[in-house]
Amino acid sequence: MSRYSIVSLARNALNYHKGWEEAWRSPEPQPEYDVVIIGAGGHGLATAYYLAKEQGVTNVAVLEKGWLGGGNTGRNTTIIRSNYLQPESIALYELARSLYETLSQELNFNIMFSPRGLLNLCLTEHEVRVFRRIVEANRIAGLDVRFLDAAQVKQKVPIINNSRAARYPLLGALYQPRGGTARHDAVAWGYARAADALGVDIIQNCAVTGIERRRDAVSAVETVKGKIKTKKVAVVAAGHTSVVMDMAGVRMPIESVALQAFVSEPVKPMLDVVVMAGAVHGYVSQSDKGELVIGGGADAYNNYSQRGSPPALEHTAAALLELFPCFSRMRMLRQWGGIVDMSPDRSPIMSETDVKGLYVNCGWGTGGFKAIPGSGFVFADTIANERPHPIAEPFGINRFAAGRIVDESTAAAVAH
Ligand code: FAD
Ligand code: PYC
Repeated sequence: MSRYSIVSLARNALNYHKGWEEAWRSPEPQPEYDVVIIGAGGHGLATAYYLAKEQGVTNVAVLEKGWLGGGNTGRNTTIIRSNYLQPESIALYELARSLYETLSQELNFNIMFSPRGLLNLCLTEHEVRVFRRIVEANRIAGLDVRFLDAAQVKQKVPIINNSRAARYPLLGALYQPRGGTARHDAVAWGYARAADALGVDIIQNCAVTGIERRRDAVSAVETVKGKIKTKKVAVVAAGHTSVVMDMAGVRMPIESVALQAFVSEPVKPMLDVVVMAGAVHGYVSQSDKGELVIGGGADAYNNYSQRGSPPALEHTAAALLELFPCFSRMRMLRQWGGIVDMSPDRSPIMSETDVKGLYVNCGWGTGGFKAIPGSGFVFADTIANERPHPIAEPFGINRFAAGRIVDESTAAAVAH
């Protein structure tokens, strides 16, 4: 940190941050906007940014019932990868992953992208077959994704238990060298600041309570800060999607459940790749601060809880202890949950709807952080041009009725 930054920090601390430049404005809502986005998570904010930057649509409001980034975007475990199975998904997630590579420069905000490499462990013969198939699908699409045997995995992760006597012996792993992590809050803050600078109004503490329709088209949204007229509404509300879409009379094929995570006390560097182990429901990476960031499978029942629960902690810790016996005396610091939006095929919905001017972006379930830049880019294009972007097209809401599902229940890689 430079001397100037230290002096500036001290001055701001001593005068209670008076005069500290705001990263974004806190505007009151205007009576009307060209586009209203409901939800200031990563996907809503990225959509607003690309609407303004790429599509020239700047008369946009993002309405957030709490604080921006306070939903799943600020609660996830920040894993980024594009190693999905279906070609449609690979195109979408790889667009997002490649945009992450230069997102700090794009937004002029350090999002701490760390392509440290990612392993999806194979602990059963079935997983070996599935992940070999995914490796081939990824390689056909031109991705750098490889299959490693158990010895190669042990070389990358010296602390892993590769005993043949383990309940689930290590058999190998899918490896994506440019997978990794990024700072989740920074992604939200970076998009928010950049969208604000382009003229987008981000209005926090502004819950949407109703969506007004005139015949078959949207005409306004009702909020706790009053009515706002608009001809285009984009619902980007993750676990609250069904509730918000119900305001417009649209039923969604979405189930809401909590996904939980927790972090340990900080320790010296011991793990420099992301490790996921679907068979036992656990995954782990080490943050720059030294904390182990740990998560498991989604709750087994529908709920809207953002808290952690002891059984989830116990189940996940037990799973990971077999793989990493050296974690056994580690103390855990925090646990929390986020409300994720599960679609039937575990793929997202980025779509127009039967209501003119009503768009929806949801269904990211346990895995939407990695998709934020790509989703925002193609969804903004879809809204501005009133037809699906080619990458968004397979993820339309009508795919369920048409039987064109994009099944990613395995490559979603987190147990549901
Ligand atoms: P959110 O960030 O939840 O934003 C939606 C916003 O809508 C919220 O801020 C909410 O307050 C707002 N809202 C809702 N209703 C209203 C209303 N009526 N009016 C106004 N605003 C409203 N994904 C990965 O890719 N990698 C991971 O490692 C990963 N780990 C995860 C770990 C956990 C514990 C959790 C919970 C999720 C994880 N995910 C991960 C999934 C990822 O976090 C989500 O898919 C992603 O953040 C969704 O972003 P979003 O913008 O759609 O939703
Ligand atoms: O989608 O890769 C993922 C993920 C990891 C942890 C939670 N989701």
